[in-house]
Amino acid sequence: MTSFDFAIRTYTSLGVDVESALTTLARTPIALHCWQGDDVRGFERSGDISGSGLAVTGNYPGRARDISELRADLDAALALLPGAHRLNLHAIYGDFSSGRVERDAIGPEHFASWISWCSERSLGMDFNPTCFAHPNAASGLTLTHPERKIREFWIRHCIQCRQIGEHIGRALANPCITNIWIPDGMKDLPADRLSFRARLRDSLDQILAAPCDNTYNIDAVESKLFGIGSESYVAGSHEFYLSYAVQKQITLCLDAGHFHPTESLADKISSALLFLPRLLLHVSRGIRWDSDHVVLLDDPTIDIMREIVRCAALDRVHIGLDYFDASINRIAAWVIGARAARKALLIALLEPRDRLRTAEAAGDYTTRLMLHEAAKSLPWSAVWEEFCRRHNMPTDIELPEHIKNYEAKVLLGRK
Ligand code: RNT
Ligand code: ZN
Repeated sequence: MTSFDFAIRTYTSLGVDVESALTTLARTPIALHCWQGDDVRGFERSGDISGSGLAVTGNYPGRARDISELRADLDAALALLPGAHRLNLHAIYGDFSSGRVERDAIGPEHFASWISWCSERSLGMDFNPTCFAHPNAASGLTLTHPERKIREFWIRHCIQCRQIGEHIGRALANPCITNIWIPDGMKDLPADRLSFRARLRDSLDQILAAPCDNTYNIDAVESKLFGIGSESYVAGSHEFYLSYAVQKQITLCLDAGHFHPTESLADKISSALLFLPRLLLHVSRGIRWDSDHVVLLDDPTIDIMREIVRCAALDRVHIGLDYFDASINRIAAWVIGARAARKALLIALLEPRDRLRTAEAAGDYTTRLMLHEAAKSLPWSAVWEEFCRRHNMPTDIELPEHIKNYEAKVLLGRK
C-alpha cells in the first residue's frame, strides 16, 4: 500500500473525501505578487520606495531588471507551482517601452502585453494603484494630503487604475480586483487624526464615483496598523476601511502582517463575510516591525485557510501573497510562499469537519479538542505529494535543485 492509499483510508474513516479536496485544491487560485521579483522597484525610472513605510532588505543576486526578466522569473516560479494562479500587478509594472507616462495618465495600453502574457498562461490578473515611490508621495501622504492638487493627482491615478482593472477583467473574461493601499500616516503623534481620515473618505468617494463596470473590476481597500516611519498613526486603519467597505459594499483586503502580532486575521474572516460581499487576503508573515516575510506553513496561515474553508467561502475570499525578501533567491521566495499557502489550504480541506462539528453541536468540547489535536498529525503530506505528482511538479524535497539550476543558468548572469 502506498502512503497515499494509506492516507485515503485514514481520511475516509474520518468522513473526509480526499479526491474532492484535491479537486478544490487545484482549482483555487493563489495570486502571485509581481513585486517579489524585483524588490518593489517597478519599471519607472526611480524605484525608490523610501517614504512608503515599506522596506526591502537584502542583496541576493539576480533581481529582475526589466519586464522580460520578471516574466522569465515568474515562469520559472510557475513551473514549480501546482494548481491555479493569478498574477497581481502594481501600476509601476506597466510596459512603458514607448516612453515614460505620468501615473495619472496610465491606461490599459500599458498593460496590454501583460494581459496577453497572462492569457497565454490561463492566469487571472489583479491590479493595484501605486501610491508611493513618487515625488507626489515624498511626504508619505497621498489621498489624505492637505493639498488638494496632490490629492487630485492620486485620485486620478486610482481612477485610471480602476479603468485598467475593468479592461483587464473584460479582456480575460475574469474579474480583476483593484486594491487600493496608501502609505499615509505619521511617524509621531498627530494633532488631528480626524482630518486626514475625512480627506481619505472624500478621496475614496471621488475615486469610486467614477464610472466603472464592477462585473469586470472589483474594488478593494487595504488597511494597516503601522509602517516604518508611520508608527504612531496610519490614516487607513482597520476600523476605517472595515467601516468604509461595509458602507460601500466593496471588498476589504486583510493583510496578515497588518495587525497587532497577537491578533488573529483568521478570526476576522467570518465576521467580515457576514457584512461584505468579498474579501481579499494578502497572505504574509509579520515579524516584529516587518509585515512582509516569506509565507511559511505556520499556524496563522493554516488558521486562515481553515476559516475560509469552514465558512464555505472559497468563492468569496480571494487569496493573494504579499511579501518581499531580497536576502534569498527571489524565485524560491515566491515558490516557498505559494506552496506553503496551498499546503495550508490542503490541510484545511482535509480537516475532519463533520466530526468536529458533531462534537461541538453536542457540547462535547473534550472530543472537539482531541480531534483538533489529532488533525494536526493526519497524513496530509502524502496527499500533498500525490498532488505534486499528478501535476508533474517536484515535491518539496526536490525543489532546491530546480531553484539552484535556474540560479546558475539565469540569475547569476545578471550583473
Ligand atoms: C503594504 C501593503 C501593500 C503592499 C503592496 C506593494 O504594507 O501590504 O499591499 O505590500 O501594495
Ligand atoms: Zn498587503
